[in-house]
Amino acid sequence: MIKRYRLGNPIKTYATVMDIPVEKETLPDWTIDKESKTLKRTLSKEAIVYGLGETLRGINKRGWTYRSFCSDDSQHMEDKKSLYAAQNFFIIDDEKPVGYYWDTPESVEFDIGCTDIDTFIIKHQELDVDIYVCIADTKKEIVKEFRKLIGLSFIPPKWAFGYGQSRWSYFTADEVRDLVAKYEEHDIPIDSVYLDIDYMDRYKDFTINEKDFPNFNDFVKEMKEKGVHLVPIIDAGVKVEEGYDVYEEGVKNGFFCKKEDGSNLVAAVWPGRAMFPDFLNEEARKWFGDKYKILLDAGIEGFWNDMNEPAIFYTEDHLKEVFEEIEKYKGKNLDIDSFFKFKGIVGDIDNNPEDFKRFFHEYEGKRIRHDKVHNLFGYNMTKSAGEAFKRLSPDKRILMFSRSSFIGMHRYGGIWTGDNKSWWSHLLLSIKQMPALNMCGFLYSGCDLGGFGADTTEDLMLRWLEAGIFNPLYRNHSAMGTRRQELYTFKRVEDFKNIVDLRYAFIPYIYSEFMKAALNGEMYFMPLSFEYSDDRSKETEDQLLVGESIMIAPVYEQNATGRFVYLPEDMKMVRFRSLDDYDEEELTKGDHYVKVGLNELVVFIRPGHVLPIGPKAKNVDDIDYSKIKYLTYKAEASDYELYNDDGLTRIQ
Ligand code: MIG
Repeated sequence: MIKRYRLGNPIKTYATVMDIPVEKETLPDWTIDKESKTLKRTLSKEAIVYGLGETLRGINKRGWTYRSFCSDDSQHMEDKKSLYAAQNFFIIDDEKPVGYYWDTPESVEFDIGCTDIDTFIIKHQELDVDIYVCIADTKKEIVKEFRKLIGLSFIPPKWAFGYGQSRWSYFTADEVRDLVAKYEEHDIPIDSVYLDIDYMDRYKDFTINEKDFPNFNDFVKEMKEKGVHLVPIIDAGVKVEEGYDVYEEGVKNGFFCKKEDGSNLVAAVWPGRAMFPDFLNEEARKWFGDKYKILLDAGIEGFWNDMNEPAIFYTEDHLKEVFEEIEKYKGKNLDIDSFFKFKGIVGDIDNNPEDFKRFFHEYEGKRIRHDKVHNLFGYNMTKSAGEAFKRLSPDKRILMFSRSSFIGMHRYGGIWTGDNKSWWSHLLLSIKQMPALNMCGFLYSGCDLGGFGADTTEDLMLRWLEAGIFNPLYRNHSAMGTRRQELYTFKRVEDFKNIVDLRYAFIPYIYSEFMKAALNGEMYFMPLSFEYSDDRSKETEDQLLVGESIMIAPVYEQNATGRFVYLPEDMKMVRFRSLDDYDEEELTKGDHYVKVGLNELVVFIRPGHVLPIGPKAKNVDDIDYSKIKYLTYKAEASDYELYNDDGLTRIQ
């Protein structure tokens, strides 16, 4: 059951797809203080809070403040409050569990026992919100109710479950050819190569750098013949340049975000001076979405949308002010105060919150200042693409995932978790993030395997490929200037090959469980406590349930040769050294120290369940379903219902 309560006069977000009447009574269980724009609710000592999608810290969100404000911040440190997303759904699991969806584009602070250890405080800027309360007996059912409210999750083509190789950047077509040849040579399966901003002509969306990627259409075809899909990036900012059609059409039709005086906002991002399409304006959204046709016509079948918080290096107006300010310091001695001010003038120039107050959107027939609807920007960029794909490719699925997100966007694309680092702590974080993303409808998601920023190491890369082996999005991506992460660059290539072979062997299960979760509005990754009610399960933050059959317990510490694993019931452990070399062992409920070598992968099969295992494959298309084996624990192979389809035909 879902009830809707309203405070103030919220701006429509289209996050939900069901029309639920607003209750007349006030929201139960919370005290509302209109003056300070806060809501409060006591948490018992035992209460656990789950959800909030892409955020930092644990599966249990207690003990920190999370701020819903889509932010381009590549330093994902423990003290940060915001990442790239605003996904305001959470479950408070106290005496009985209750789900809440806080539907508002406002920047909201969820202070979950941070200021006061026993109190959940929600702080608004405006207090305009639709609050949906989801009531059911279990957490699983609450999530299901919520997912009915927000509609079906995006379903990518099946090839998008294969291994993806990415790097900022592959600068030429030959570099891509070379890398694909290396994967072939080492017999490591691969389905996609990602093109970062340098495939474009000077960072102009929907253009190709012809010098380094000559005859692009032929190149796309050539790669596809090798079974590899090229997946180009699209950025939110459109380069200001006379003669560039996207820029000129946008200006002519008034599709860019405008300042108070009606002129177009000029900001700087990768292409230098750039303008932002007003994705909140329906017509502009349609216009921008149709641009993807250029690349679809070139044979492209998938995209990633970046910089759509939006990220701003600086705005032209702010830059001018900065120079004026600096001028004032000229010739003067800097004392302690003025020194830090001086330093901040330039240091705070990018993603400056004041810049979000300099431009406006045409939304629902009204002119709205950006900061009021900031969290809807990336969502609507991806909606623009998703709606266009339905028009331009009505039968065939197109891969799409975005950096910034808001609930509602899950119907149009998945997400990746942005610029993590090659840190062991971020490997662990990536495990903890998955269930919360799934709760919020973001099923097709994953992190940059191996870590984006900073130098990776051979052992971290291997452990990350193992820990993420069930992540729907399985992409190795890294930043410019960091150590190369292509798998053949490491010494023990054979170990990497074995792990990626296993990934492909699990794809029949991954796809089957992903599709069931997508079609039934369920979770694919779950915390143990969604299935088991013992105290230990409630506290387990480094193990997950994946689909109906298995539990994973990845190793996430450097130089560890094993780890403690908690089994909430008897399970069968399968230890893979490679696809053809594995053994099975029955373990009893309780704690076990499990040895896991760097080149090994362990999974735990739940009683009464089955894990299908496919044969060796070159890519997703090559998986021979007639050769599937079934690993079972206290079950028959036939107890498992394997979902499959052509992996291409559009479903939603
Ligand atoms: O400011 O396109 O998160 O994945 O490689 C950096 C370059 C812009 C940020 C993305 C990252 C991508 C990078 N982009």
